[in-house]
Amino acid sequence: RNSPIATAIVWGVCSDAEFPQEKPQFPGASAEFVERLEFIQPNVLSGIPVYRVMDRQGQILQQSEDPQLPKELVLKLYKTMTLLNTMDRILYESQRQGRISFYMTNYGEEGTHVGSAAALDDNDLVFGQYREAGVLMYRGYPLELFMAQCYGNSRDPGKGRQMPVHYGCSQRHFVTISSPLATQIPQAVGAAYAIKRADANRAVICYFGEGAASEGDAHAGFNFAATLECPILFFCRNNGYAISTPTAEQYRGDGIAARGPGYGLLSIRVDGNDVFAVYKATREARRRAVAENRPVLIEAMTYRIGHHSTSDDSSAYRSVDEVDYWDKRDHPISRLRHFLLRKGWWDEEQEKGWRKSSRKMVLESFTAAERLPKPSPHLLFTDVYRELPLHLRRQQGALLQHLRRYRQHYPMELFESGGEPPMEEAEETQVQP
Ligand SMILES: Cc1ncc(C[n+]2csc(CCOP(=O)(O)OP(=O)(O)O)c2C)c(N)n1
Ligand SMILES: [Mg+2]
Repeated sequence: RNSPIATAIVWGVCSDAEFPQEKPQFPGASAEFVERLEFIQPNVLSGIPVYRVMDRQGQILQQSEDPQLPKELVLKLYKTMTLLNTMDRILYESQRQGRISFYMTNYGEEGTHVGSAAALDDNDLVFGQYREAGVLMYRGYPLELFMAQCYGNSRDPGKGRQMPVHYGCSQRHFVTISSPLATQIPQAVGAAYAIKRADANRAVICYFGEGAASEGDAHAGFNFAATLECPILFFCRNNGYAISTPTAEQYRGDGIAARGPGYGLLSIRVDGNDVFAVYKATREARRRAVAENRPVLIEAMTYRIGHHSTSDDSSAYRSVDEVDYWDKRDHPISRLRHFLLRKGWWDEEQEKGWRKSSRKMVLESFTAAERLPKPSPHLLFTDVYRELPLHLRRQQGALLQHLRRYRQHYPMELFESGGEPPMEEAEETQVQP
């Protein structure tokens, strides 16, 4: 008599007394009934404010919001932001000169990288998109390895198998970049779920652009993180463009932060060009993510000053004046410099000295990277399987034979050991194709 079928047969016979408060009983939402036909306006969540700590002149607006970071730490933020900017200039130029195949600059977004990186614990796990080199730099990744990756030389931990800017470093808990957009989002959530199960007192941070937030993977990631209550920070860099598509053509809601409540995520929008605002928001988000096992969405508003990549010419879709505004008047580096100058922690002399010495450091590592040989082509096949399967051993052998037979057509002298496999492996590759 109590089965659903029995209930269905007697529909309509319940008395009002059984539902005294007239509350909806649907399991999918907790809400009230209304008797007026009304659609929810999409702008219900419109104009989410932008949290900031400093104004554009580097002045702290509310003393209570000052993170009061020690001088050494603020100088580290500044030096990382400026070093990143210098590295970008040199590597961008080197691509223009045909010395590396590709590059993506971080111009204008330095505050989002460094402010968030400084707010994390050293062993928090980072999933990046591709425009977050400053996070890795803040964690102490040496210039030499940035260069080695971009040059794909014998010191590149990825052994020259990836395009430039696809950095990765397990010791620094920075998962290797892969450029299919948003694939890192569900992966990061899975990692955060594992961390939660291990009760590891760690957080995951997952960076992505506002463009990537339109991918289905972003939805899957947000929803899994919310329902599984994972300690993850979704850090969206809203830099105004997804290559040539401006935000006005990407979405009709109020940016990415407005989506947070829809997934049940704690959400905030910050001024990404204010390194202290980014620091404060990320620090508090990290604390809550770990203490309460809850995902947090941070939308950092910024601007991509550079072209999307060296394959792009942004003058085709935006004005020089627009770029100039951000470059000259609303830049995260000059804002922090204003702060430092006001504090008396930095002066023109130090600025000049640092510009010179940091440029020298970058140029030295760049020259050294260029001199090193390329990894052996033999390595193209390794590191996926513990034991190389037969079909790959055959291909490896065929490549080796080909290179030996036609070596006059290839710049073999540029490769490690002239392109030959290491001695102990030479025999293994003698499988007949
Ligand atoms: C799945 C997928 N689709 C398309 C691309 C090509 N693509 C590379 S970057 C990019 C724009 C991404 O914009 P956004 O997420 O805002 O990051 P930003 O470059 O602005 O930092 C596109 C469409 C890709 N890499 N992967
Ligand atoms: Mg973007």
